[in-house]
Amino acid sequence: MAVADASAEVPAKKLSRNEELKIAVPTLAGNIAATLSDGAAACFSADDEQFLKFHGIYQQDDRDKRKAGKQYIWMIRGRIPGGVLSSAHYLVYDRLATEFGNQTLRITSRQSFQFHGVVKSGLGPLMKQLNESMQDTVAACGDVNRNVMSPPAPARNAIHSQLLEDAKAVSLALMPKTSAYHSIWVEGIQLNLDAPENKDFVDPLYGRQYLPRKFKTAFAVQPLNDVDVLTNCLGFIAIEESGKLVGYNLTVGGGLGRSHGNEETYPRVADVIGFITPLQLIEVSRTVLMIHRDFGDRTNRKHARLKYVLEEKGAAWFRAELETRLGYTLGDAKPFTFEKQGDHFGWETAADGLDFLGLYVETGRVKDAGSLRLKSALKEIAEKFGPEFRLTPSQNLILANIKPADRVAITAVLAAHGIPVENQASAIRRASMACPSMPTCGLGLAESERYLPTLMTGIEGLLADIGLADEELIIRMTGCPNGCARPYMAEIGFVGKGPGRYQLYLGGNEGCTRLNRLYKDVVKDPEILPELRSLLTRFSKERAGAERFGDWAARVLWNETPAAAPAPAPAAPAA
Ligand code: SRM
Ligand code: SF4
Repeated sequence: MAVADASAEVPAKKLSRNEELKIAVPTLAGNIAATLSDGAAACFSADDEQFLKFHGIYQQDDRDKRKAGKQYIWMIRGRIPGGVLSSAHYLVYDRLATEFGNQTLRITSRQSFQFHGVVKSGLGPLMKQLNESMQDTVAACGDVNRNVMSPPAPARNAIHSQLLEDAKAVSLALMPKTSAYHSIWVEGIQLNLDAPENKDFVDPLYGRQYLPRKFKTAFAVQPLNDVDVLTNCLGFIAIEESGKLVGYNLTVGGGLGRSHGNEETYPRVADVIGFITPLQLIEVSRTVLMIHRDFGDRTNRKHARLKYVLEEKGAAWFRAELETRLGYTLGDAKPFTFEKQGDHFGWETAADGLDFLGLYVETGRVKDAGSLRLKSALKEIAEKFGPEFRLTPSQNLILANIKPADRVAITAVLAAHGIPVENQASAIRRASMACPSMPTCGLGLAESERYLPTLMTGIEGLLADIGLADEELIIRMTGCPNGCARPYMAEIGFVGKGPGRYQLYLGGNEGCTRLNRLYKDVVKDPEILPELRSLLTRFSKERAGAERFGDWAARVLWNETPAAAPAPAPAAPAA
């Protein structure tokens, strides 16, 4: 059966600048190595900035210091499928952040670590040493498949372990194959762009132009949607029968990024396309990615995500296209439910009898600040006890594989550094997330990571006043509409519009299966608490039983019936 011809449907519009760059330098090497070794060059060219992203690196400048002229710094993001690291690898991250970064590590909303504030002379050594430790940053950014997410909690049973292995396998199968990364960061050599093997390089999966835009993948085990699976381009929901993984429901076309004032951009929850067996996983992942490669919009980067292909062509079309390419029919999706998101905090015992500890990390920032010295505590714990480090999609941390006999000593190390293991934070703080925004993110319009903790103190006071002190609310904040802390799935989402000004979104649900909706287009800092006071007071009076705030908002403000799981796509018409 013939595969649909994407080119026949794409109008002959001008390709975006990034497409021209990829065509011109398909190895993605640019002039990076030459600029890196040129001590006189303060920064990389605008073109190389784009290539650097494919290597997991962003050129930034410290926005707090702009008045004194641009001071270039670099952000580096790891590729850590499922967010799992050994203590030895954690110690490498810790040391490199201390030697070359701003002394902090940032747990990301996709289970990775970011270094911030790396200066140019530190970029080469950091990247070389990270790679020599067998960690890498390949494809952590750029128009490729990004860090693959998988449930962070240690194995409840064999299914969780299998998911992590599958996440790693998909991450590997979707990696670009260019030799530029190794050549620049490990060997320190600038590729000869005119050599035929470089000039004519074509990636076996991505082709010469890679994807039209980023591509994101996650695995989930119901009923816990701790990876926000439906916000991913490609998602796998584990289906188990009698304690065994029989396969995955395949979800496609989720994504959150939007732009202010551009109605053609919007967040979208993925469609449930069908059911696949574990043996079909890699082929299906590669094929979904290739459909994005072939049908995504290469003329407009704001419209280039896979979600727009799904929205415009429909889930039934997608399923038919996928089945045609695969040469077989997908199973029909199995029923599934997501009841909760978020992390577990405190000590618990895993299925294998080993202990694990969930630690709340405020806005994901691992640092030493005053009497709270999380970074030093984690270093000491890694050196003395060697636990596994598991980064969560809610920007928290789990220390795993701990001998029960070490529990007390680890608790004592944390206590000595000001970190409690019980009552770590209020219910709303534990469920909150903020993106980095100022001062590193070049796209930030308002504060986020530096502001949310203060706002949470205000909201805690407010909830206590109203008699809702223990109420859990999922609150997420971002400094711009790109949605990096997934604010559009929150019960209360703040999205930066300008300095001190936020859009207010209400009505996400606990299982993160429902998008919230815009409630107010502009709320200024001083107006946020009064606005929330009036909403929460009304909620406390009108809620039905133990109804959550998000469900109340959807029911009362949006007149929506409680969210069901997204409906599966219909089977493809017979060929
Ligand atoms: Fe993001 C761009 C930070 C998860 C949607 N994101 C950025 C950049 C690189 C800014 C830039 O392009 O110059 C931010 C770097 C800030 C800094 O100083 O560190 C940035 N994104 C982050 C992180 C660190 C936020 C966090 O709080 O942890 C997350 C890194 C994840 C990782 O490890 O790979 C992060 N970004 C997300 C998510 C959430 C997710 O993937 O689950 C989203 C929404 C989901 C989605 O992709 O639709 C997200 N980031 C964006 C977008 C909007 C893309 C779009 O479709 O329009 C941008 C802007 C862009 O790509 O042009 C962006
Ligand atoms: Fe930057 Fe916007 Fe992402 Fe926040 S949401 S990190 S401000 S791109």
